[in-house]
Amino acid sequence: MISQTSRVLLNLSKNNGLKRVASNYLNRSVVSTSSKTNGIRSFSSKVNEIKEEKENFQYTNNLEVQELKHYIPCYTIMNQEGIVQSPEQDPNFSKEEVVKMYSTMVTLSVMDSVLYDVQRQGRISFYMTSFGEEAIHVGSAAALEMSDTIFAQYRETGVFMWRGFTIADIINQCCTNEHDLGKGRQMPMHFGSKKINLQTISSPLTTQLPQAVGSSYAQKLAGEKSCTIVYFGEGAASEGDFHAAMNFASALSTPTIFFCRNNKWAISTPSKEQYKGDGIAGRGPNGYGMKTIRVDGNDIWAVYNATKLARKITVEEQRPVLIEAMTYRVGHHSTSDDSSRYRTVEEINHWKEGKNPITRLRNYMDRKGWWSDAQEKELITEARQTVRDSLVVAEKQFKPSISEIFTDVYHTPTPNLIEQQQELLEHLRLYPDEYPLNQYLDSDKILKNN
Ligand SMILES: Cc1ncc(C[n+]2csc(CCOP(=O)(O)OP(=O)(O)O)c2C)c(N)n1
Ligand SMILES: [Mg+2]
Repeated sequence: MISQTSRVLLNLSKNNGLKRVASNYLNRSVVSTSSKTNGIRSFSSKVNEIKEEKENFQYTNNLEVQELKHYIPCYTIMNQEGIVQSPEQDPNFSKEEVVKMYSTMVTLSVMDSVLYDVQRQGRISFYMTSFGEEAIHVGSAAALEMSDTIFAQYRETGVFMWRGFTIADIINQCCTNEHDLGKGRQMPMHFGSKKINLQTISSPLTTQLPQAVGSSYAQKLAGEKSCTIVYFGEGAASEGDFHAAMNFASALSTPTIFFCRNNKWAISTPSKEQYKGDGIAGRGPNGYGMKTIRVDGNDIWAVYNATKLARKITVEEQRPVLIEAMTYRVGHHSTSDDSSRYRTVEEINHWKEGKNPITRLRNYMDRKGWWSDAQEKELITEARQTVRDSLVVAEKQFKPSISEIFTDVYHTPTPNLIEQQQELLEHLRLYPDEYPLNQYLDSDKILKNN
């Protein structure tokens, strides 16, 4: 309740000084009244100590409308010929390490080609390729620690591979068989794994951003020396959740790396129709007071250096960092999309041939004499074979047990869940021939016992 005295005082005061006194009095009335009612906090003794905070900006007599003047530059160090233009910035990985990075990128690309076709044959229901974004995946993943938590969107398969998620893990999930860690409850490409510290991907865009801020806030409160990285597309950055997450992270000073893959397309919407201003990076420094880096997403060393620095800042200074990696989605959005309907082959080839991140790293390795055509051929053949073999094995596995449909949400199943489970079992007992029950683990046993 606001007292009548303070209301009158506020209305009567004509000058600003008096208004401030009245408003302080008013606030005191509100606060002290509420402190009396809830009995938890008392602010009344602080009222007279309120000081005006110093502003960060200056006052000016010039009536000037502000416009965007400076675009954030894009950090790059290796050109398409594989030459590191400022050698002191080369992270100087050993031959073995570079070969491992390159092999992961090539394997990802080979797997994408095979599984895209496999979906076309109807053997899996859905797939999403990462063509053109391989340097972002491996460069950023290599700069992180395993204790860092990952929240992803869906086009980050190489990040998971780098952390030890195998081709078999990927295919088991796409086939939704009994070895799928998500127990067949998610559509393909929605991975999750405790082992690699990857929170399960969810379909609604941008939900992962506020969740990642919560995760990193928990890390901060626990005093951990690790961070949370959250990947998202420039299209996802148009959702309200992006802004809520950025503001929370900034205000709470959380150790979060916001990693935007700006691949120029959100399905059929080009980025130029998605936002105005200086892209996603432009929102960081002025919008949210957040340290920000724009990086060439097709240059693996630039991505590595940027992520490494972002990790150092976020862990040591306990504050968030925004990275915008500039790249291009070379493939269709997903197997449900046909990008030839909305963009030209010339545009795709400009990136696929002129700025290919895999070729760029291959050129780097060639300069050092670390790779040959024969090794390339062997790598591709081996990767293709592993994908095909894993698929053949995965397809033969059982689907997860039908009893799993009702588990993992509540520790003790609620009465309505138990009722629904009984209804399902009765239905299946009545119409067993209408369903491919023999494909599901332990169906016979479950139908007999319950
Ligand atoms: C809240 C919500 N709106 C719309 C969609 C449909 N949708 C799925 S992916 C996508 C495009 C996202 O583009 P971007 O974030 O740039 O990621 P990219 O696919 O380019 O990697 C859209 C609109 C969705 N999944 N969730
Ligand atoms: Mg995009």
